[in-house]
Formats: sequence, structure tokens, C-alpha cells
Amino acid sequence: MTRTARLGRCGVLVLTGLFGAWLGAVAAQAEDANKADIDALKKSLAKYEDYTAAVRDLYLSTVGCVHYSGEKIDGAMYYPKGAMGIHFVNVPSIGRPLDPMKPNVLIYEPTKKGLKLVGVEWLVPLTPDTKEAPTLFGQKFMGPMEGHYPLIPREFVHYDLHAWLFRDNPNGMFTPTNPNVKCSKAEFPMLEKPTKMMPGPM
Ligand SMILES: [Cu+2]
Repeated sequence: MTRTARLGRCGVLVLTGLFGAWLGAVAAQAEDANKADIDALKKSLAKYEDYTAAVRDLYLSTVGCVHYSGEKIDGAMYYPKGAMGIHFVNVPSIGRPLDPMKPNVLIYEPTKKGLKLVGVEWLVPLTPDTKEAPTLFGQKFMGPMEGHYPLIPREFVHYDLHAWLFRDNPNGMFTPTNPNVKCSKAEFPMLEKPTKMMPGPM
């Protein structure tokens, strides 16, 4: 090998290394930015640990404690075994521009000590103007899918994103169900079938 060839190869290796490090730094930066946003969001929502504060702000209970068996059905969304809890929906906010600081839904788990705030959800209706699935905190929404019958009409075709801000989720913060959330203490447990996918833009 000539000296130039050796130097050349060395240069390429150095460049590849630098590029890799740069990519890593960019990814870490994005993660940090999301983490800061998520921390701010958690802080601003802490007042809803008291569910009556949520009700006063028109997050209203849909009563049933939703959970899934983990079954996979062709043409339906996949929900790993676990619960989604009781959804308190702020109907006036639905269909308004997506606001990372104002989720459309607060999620509570019934426990011996009352209702515990465990997570939140954003709902985005599918409209003729929809060009692509919405994203938030670097996460793509699930959907489009039918409304989650029987608590939501099937006609409400939408995208959604869950965030388990207040309860660890071994499957990831943004997966739709949380195996650490239970409906066993619920007055009205509701085993839901996976929701049907609907055609979207593209
Ligand atoms: Cu949900």
C-alpha cells in the first residue's frame, strides 16, 4: 500500500467516526428537547392529579375502564395486553389545532385510594385536509382508525397518541396500552376489541 492510500483510508475512517458522532449528538439533542418539553408538560398537568380539577376544566369521565387482551386481529390496530384506564375527554378541544401542552384526554386508573392520573392522550380527527399522520414529541400517531366503540361512536375516525407521563410503561411511554395499569379495582371494567383501521391519505 502506498503512503497516500494509507492516509486516504485513515481519513475516511476518521470522517466516518466524526459523522457517526455528529449523528449521535443530533439524536441526543432531539431527545433532550423532547425530554424538556415532556417535563414541562408533566409539570403543567400535575394539578389534574385531583380528578375534580380535571372535571372543572371539562375533562369529563367516560366511565368504563378500558383494557385489552392483547389479541391480534387482521385489519385492526394492535394493542399489547394491558389497560388504557378511564378516559376523561375534553370534547371542546377535539378538532382544534393539536396542542402539545393540552392533551384532549386525561387517563385515570381506579385504585383503592381513588383515581390516579397515569397518562394522557391526543385525538386528531381524520378530515379531507389530512395529508399525513400527525406527530408529537417525535412520535407518529396511530391510525387512522374508527372511534373506540362502545364509549366513542365508530364514525369518529381519528389518529391518536397516548403518553404514559405518570406511570412507567415497560413497552414504552408512547405505546397505547400500559400493562402496569389495571382495571381490577374498577367499578366498570370494559374489555375492548382492537379498533378497526381505516384508510387514510396516500
Ligand atoms: Cu386511550
